[in-house]
Amino acid sequence: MASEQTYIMIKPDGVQRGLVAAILGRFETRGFQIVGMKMLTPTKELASSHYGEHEGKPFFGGLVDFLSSGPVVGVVLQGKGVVAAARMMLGATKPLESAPGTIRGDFAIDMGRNVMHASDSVDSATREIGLWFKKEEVVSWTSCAAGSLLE
Ligand code: YYY
Ligand code: MG
Repeated sequence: MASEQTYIMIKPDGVQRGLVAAILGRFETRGFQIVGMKMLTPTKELASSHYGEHEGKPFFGGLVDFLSSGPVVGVVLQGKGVVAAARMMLGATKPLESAPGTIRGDFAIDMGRNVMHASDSVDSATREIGLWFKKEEVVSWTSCAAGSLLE
């Protein structure tokens, strides 16, 4: 499995609850590398575009309003198998169905306040990284731990 990049985002509820470090720490300690990071309050346009696949669904308006209601922290993560791994670490969309040990299983109760996003496929990751980051905002760097992490 080759090195990949994915897009994860602490949503406004996670930022307000002071969970940024706790969430990002899980990915860093596992060995995934942060190669892009920014805090911003998304416009409605950006939020709609991010969740474009859900346009027309009954929850779409509320979802866009919520995502654009306050600051989020968007991160590009890199590593072997990181797209699927980040989804596993995130847990199920409904936090009450998320296993303990997952981020949503440990930090959330409600689907509308499920603290974090992670791209659901390599194609979604490519699209979302391009939506949230300019090319030059994704940094290419070699971790000094790389040789201790992977065979
Ligand atoms: O990728 P993930 O966040 O796990 O779920 P999606 O099915 O992509 O939905 C995006 C987002 O929309 C979800 O995190 C909560 C919200 N949502 C909702 O409020 N009500 C639903 N029935 C489905 C999703
Ligand atoms: Mg999704």
